[in-house]
Amino acid sequence: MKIGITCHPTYGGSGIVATEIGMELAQRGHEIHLITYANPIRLAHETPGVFYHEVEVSSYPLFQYPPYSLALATRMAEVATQVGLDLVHVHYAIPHSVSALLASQMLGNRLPFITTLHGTDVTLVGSDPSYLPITRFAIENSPAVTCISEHLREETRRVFGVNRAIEVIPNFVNKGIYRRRANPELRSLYATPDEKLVAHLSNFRPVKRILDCVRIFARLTAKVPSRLLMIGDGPDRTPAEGLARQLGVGDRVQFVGERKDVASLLGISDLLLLPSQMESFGLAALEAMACGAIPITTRVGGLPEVVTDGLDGFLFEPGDINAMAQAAETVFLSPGREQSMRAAGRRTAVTRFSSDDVIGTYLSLYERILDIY
Ligand code: GMT
Repeated sequence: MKIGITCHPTYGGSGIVATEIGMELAQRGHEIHLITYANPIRLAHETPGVFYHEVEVSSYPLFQYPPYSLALATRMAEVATQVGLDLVHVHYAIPHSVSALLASQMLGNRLPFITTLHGTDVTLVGSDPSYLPITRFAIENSPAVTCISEHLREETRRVFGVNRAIEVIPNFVNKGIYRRRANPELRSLYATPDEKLVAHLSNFRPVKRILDCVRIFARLTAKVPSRLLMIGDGPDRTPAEGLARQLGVGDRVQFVGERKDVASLLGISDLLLLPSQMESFGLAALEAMACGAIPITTRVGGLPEVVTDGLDGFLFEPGDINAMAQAAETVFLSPGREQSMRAAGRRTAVTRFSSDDVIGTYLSLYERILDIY
């Protein structure tokens, strides 16, 4: 198949999932055409079968806000005609599903498209009155809509008041890439062999509560020799750096910025702190589990669909930093428990969220949509 994929190319779960779907499909012999304004962050260099089409947005003195959604719709229609796309799969409703709807109409409704909702496009941005009616319109008029968790499907129905068919297709990991790695050389950059390596991975937005990561870690490292690896970047980085210094753990917390080698970094980590206020899925938790790093996270959104409390990770109420620090300490002081939880996390990732299965589910959805068109 020739598949167009549109996503936000910045550091965020929806863009990562979209890029990973593209790379997985290309490996299975499909031709992938990424249509965005920049190369997505997770795109590996030289991925055969993946082509990139830049969306250029011309500015003009009259425009206070250049109309990206229109430039995107134009580019989608152009690429679809030039290469003969079978369908377009857009990730994150705003503005992508609206652009896809326009592109499809420009082509006489002969370009099927699928909208995958990821979370804040429903719970935060989508529910904003400036965007809600048009997002609802695009969701109602997408030939197929998918959500990455049951929780998000319920939220979509509640926020938009739609009762159309929405398929839940969860996020996934490639079990060959996301796995535990003995990489003493890489690990020695961040921790000594007798220290535990704790990671956090996100875009450091307020919803991720990264200051809680620092507070949890400060309590933990007072009891268990450890280091904190902060992977990503975003608005709360500076406050988190300041807090680490204030709590006297500045020299034990390393901010490594946005990284492409997430699988390698999680593969040497022992635990992941993800104390988010909200996660519709929590891709970072799943990637950590596949790598044998135990997720300590929150009982919100779709996270309970991914993590089973006490078996392959821990779930707490957002803000309960004492309980999260206590759980980390308890598991690190019980090597048997630590090992069994690591193994359980890997098992969950491989048996329930493997790319082998989930990509197959996307492909059968594509085929069903193409049959209707
Ligand atoms: O979490 C973010 O801020 C980024 C956001 C996005 O859309 O890029 O992530 C959402 O999609 C991810 C991939 O499906 C999910 O794993 C995240 O849980 C979800 N984030 C939220 O719901 C806050």
